[in-house]
Amino acid sequence: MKANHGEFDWNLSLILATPEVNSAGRLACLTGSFEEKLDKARRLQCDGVELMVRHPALLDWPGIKAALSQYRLEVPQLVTGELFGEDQLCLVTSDENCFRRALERLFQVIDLAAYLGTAVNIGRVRGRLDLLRDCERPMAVAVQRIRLAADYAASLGVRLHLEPVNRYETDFIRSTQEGLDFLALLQRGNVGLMLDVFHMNIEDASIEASFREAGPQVWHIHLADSNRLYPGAGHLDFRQILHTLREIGYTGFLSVEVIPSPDPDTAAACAIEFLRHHKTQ
Ligand code: LER
Ligand code: MN
Repeated sequence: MKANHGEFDWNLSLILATPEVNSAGRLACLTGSFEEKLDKARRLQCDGVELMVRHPALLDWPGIKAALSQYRLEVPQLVTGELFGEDQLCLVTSDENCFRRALERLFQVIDLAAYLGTAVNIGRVRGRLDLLRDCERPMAVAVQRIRLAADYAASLGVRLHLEPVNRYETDFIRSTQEGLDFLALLQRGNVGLMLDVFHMNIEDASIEASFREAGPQVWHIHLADSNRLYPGAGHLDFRQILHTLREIGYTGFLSVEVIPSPDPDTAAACAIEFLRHHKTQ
């Protein structure tokens, strides 16, 4: 566990959008050019930034790597939700063209992750079972398609973080328990769970019991409050959440994924301030 700023046990990161993402307003923090955002993250004493990407071929890979090193920021994972959000690309669908393009784009994200030495989030980009028409075994199709991404990632030494996402955004792998069941079907050692307390608050009977149940299969965390605003702006019990994360021995990053309100800079500053000074025992 890294001894970082103050008494806080975990590394903190914020989600920043890379320049080719148009809809960054949805869940990314901080304003300005990419470098200005990194500078702001550093000034907030973040340990890392999670990069929200859409189309890696449009990005300056060496420039990004150099800027991350200049500002001494790690990257806990690349977020892929906007492949679906902006370009409607997803793996589980009957639309063959969409599936092929999604896989090709995801492979590019995995290439970028290998280049930066990080992991890739699989959230909404996985698609939906109800997009499979006349399919007798939709879950088998989902397993087979996510294995294609997992095996390509494994060939490059990249881990995938499978994210349960609430029922209003997808129709499979919604709760932590469904995530664990899916990992058991998938049988791929380079795929683990990433748990987002916003989704857990909607789907899981108990956030703390889910963390305990998932234990070492929790590879990454997204934090937001009950209303998806910055931690402290809603009614989740972060004292209990952080206590449980310590109890299960989670030592990875805590990444802030929030609606950037009242504005992207204030949301980031309030989140980091709240978490950094939160006593867990
Ligand atoms: C979407 O709701 C989300 O939580 C992202 O991390 C992944 O798409
Ligand atoms: Mn999330």
